[in-house]
Amino acid sequence: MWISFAGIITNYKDVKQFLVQKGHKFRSDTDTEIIAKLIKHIHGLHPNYSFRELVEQVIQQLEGAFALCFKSMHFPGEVVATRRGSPLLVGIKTKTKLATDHIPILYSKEHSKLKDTQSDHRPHGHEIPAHGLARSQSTSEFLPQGDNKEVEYFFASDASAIIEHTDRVIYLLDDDVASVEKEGVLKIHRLKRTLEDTHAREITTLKMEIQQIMKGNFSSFMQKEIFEQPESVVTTMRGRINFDSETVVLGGIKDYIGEIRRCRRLLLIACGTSYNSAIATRQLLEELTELPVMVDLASDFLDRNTPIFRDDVCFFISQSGETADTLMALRYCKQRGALIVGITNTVGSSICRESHCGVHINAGPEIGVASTKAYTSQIISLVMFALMVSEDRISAQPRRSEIIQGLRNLPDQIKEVLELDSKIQEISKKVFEKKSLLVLGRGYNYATCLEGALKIKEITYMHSEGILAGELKHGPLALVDKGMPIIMICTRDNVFVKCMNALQQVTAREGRPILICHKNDQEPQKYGSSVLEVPKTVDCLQGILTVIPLQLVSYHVAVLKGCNVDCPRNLAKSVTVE
Ligand code: UD2
Ligand code: MG
Repeated sequence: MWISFAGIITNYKDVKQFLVQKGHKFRSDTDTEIIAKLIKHIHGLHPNYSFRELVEQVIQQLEGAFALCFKSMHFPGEVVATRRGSPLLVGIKTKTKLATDHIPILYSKEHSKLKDTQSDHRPHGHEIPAHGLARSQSTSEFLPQGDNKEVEYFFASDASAIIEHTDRVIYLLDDDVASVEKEGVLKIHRLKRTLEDTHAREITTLKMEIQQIMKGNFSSFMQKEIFEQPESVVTTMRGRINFDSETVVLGGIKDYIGEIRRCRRLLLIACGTSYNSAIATRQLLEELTELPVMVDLASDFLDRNTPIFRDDVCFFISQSGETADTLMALRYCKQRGALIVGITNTVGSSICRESHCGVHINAGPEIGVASTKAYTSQIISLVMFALMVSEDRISAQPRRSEIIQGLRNLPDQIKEVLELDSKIQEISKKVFEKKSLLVLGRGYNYATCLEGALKIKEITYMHSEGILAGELKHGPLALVDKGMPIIMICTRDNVFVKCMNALQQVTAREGRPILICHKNDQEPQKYGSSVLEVPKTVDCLQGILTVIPLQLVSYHVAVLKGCNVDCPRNLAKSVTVE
């Protein structure tokens, strides 16, 4: 059995328990395996069912959101695909024209449900009985016209994956079951007919270019990726955090957790934005693991010939998994016997392959050169790691619980921050012609200052510096006067009072900062020239909500200055050369 699966099965435990009772043995903890075992089980009960009927039985037992594609040695040359909640489309490639632009839906008779499992909990439409309404229409009219009947099918979640092969696609709806049967005939079945159902699926011709399809309604990939963050953070957490039992399992790390708990120290090594994600999570890692945590820029780490020991655990963070300096630092540490953990976005990348274990951040492809959604997903991955390591510490439970609930609310709060977009565009008009922009903050927001300033430098070519507010009086304060544009982050956390102090030092020198602070927090707001209000979350997650306004500032300033947002001069997406 070969299954391609995207999504999450929420009644995974119940189905697994049922199958274990029936004598099935499991080799992994994956959702995918329960689906494979379930179809095998049903095949055992009903050896005469067609491949498509088996899949129909399987999906009646599954709850959650998924897109599935099945192949089996029992049904050579056949493919069955279905979806619920996750996107799925079928691409059709033929040498000659198709006879029709739609495929009629076939309605299957209801089969009796599996005994011993609970009844079907799926949300229903207005259902009317399928009996008597089922059509026996042939779909062969859909086949290619002319001599060459060759046809190829592509199953994918997104048109961008198949557009290089064909521009003709069928978007499947929830609970459609598409099957490619012998002779290459494609059929689309539904178990039941509902009132609102249209009786056919259109074959759509994609008119857009690849780039356009992928960009959607956005003017650049960077903008699209900034606005994707409510979803990308969810995919990072999907299948890993159980918000009800408040447990976190990173499948790629769980077998190494004992070794990690016994280590001497944690080292986080990275470049650029990935380095900033390490700064963003360092404090929480120290708090929850109770281990010394070192954070290093890969190039500097290599320059220093840093001593590394067998009982060190070294993290290498890289969106592409190919960053040359980070990869060299990895090899240096691996040679010295340390445990190597990768935090990457690209499955199969060099860092992923050469690490002993790791976490895929699952942020989806990031195309804009300036990293945005990968940054927030890297932070979440490292936070999940801290949560997992501290699972056995009773004293840490209230803190863990607070963070897990914070993660649960994050997607909605990110949406709220993104609503600041037009206000940020207005603010950007005031600063885009200036020479320089300082970003001030401290504590958990320090990483946001570094990352915000990096974004601004990268894509607007404006000078920008992220400054730790605690360092202000040791030099940077000399830069401040009424002409110097400053953004200051001041949220209610353990350094709030110190931040207010820095804010007053700035205003005493006639600085008029743009403030990023909590919603309805009057106290800092009276010192700001303008205010960007963000929702409050747990201190260690606040940086995710404060960095997004800065991502948007850099984007709008770049657009106002006429810069190429996706391809800044002198920079490449992954730095793979020395
Ligand atoms: C795995 C599957 C996922 C889904 C899930 C179901 C992959 C890539 N992931 O996700 O699709 O089926 O199980 O539970 O098939 N790794 C490294 N270095 C890195 C990143 C990862 O060595 O930088 C290793 C990691 O230790 C693991 C494997 O790659 O062995 C997959 O990592 P993951 O984070 O995708 O794992 P998981 O369990 O979340
Ligand atoms: Mg590996």
